Amino acid sequence: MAHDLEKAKQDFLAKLAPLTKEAEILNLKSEFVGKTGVVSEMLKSLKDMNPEERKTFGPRANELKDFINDQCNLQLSKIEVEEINKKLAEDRIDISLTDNIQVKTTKGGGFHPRTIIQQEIEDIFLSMGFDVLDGPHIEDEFHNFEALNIPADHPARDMQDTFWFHDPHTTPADTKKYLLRTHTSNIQVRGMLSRKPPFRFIAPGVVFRSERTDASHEMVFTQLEGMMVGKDISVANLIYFMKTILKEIFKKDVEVRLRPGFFPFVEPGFELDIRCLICSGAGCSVCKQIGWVELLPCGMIHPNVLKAGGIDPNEYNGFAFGLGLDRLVMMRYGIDDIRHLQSGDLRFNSQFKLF
Ligand code: FA5
Repeated sequence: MAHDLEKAKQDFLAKLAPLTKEAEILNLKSEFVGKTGVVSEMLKSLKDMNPEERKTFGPRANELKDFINDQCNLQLSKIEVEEINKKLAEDRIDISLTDNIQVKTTKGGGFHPRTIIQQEIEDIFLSMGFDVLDGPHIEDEFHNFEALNIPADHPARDMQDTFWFHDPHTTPADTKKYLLRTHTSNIQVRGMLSRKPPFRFIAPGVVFRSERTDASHEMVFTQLEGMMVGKDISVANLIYFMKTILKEIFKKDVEVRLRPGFFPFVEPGFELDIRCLICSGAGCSVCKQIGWVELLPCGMIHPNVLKAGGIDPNEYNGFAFGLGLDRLVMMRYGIDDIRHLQSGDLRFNSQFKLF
């Protein structure tokens, strides 16, 4: 009988080895330890054995029955684990794939063209050692005008139609008057007051003017201020930086002209115009038929402005500029109306770099 048990065991193991399916293993289990299985029948024959035989055969037959049960259960749980792993592998979402269903059904976002250009300009200036500063949109009269050499009765205030928070004529004289900043030059003042020369920084930001809108004018638009203060800085340094930035942005030589410009906070002051890239200089609504677009006013910082910023004009000098960012974006992408930039029209926005 011992021989029969060993033979049954070997038989079972040989049959189990190739099985990979749950149903096959359950059948095999039943074939050996089911009600009428090989081992179960052997156990039934115990009753016909003499006590001696029963004593040795009984435990060994039960041992084989447990062994078969354990082996089958082990194989069944292996199959279960394999199936779970297979399912997990099949259901895995590969986020590196661009053509899976999720990407197809989700519209990608993108950067506004102004953001693209602003980031490019920031990178260029950062590589030339400039810091990038920010400043408040709601500003007081001192930082927006007075410290920039534009006192209350100065006619230059009329150049920038201002949104006031209080009527400047009825607010008591000792009260600070607030406004929506008309240019990013307020950050010149804040930048000077918060650092010691030599320094160089740029300050991009939105500005506000109570103006009639047309193809090249908005009431809310963006400027990018720049300032460099140190010893013996000259107009040649100013022109070098302006030319470098335009060359980097347009990736080609663009035609520019420098003409005298008046801004109370610079002396001498210049207007840097760019040949209109919408009409190639022939004349259009963006350049007001003159073929040139006013883009980059600049100049050598006025000594009064340096003084207001806590800097000794006998020791230091410098240049400043205020780039019209929206107009630069228009020239770069050939946009023929500044109002597209703020329209929020997705047909317009989605033409630019998407994620
Ligand atoms: C200024 O605002 C001066 N603060 C710039 C400056 C800084 C000069 C430092 C010297 C030194 P201006 O008002 O010209 O200057 O505006 C600067 C640029 O902003 C213009 O050349 C133009 O490109 C742009 N700009 C002006 N008004 C508008 C407007 N309504 N809509 C769109 N862009 C405008």
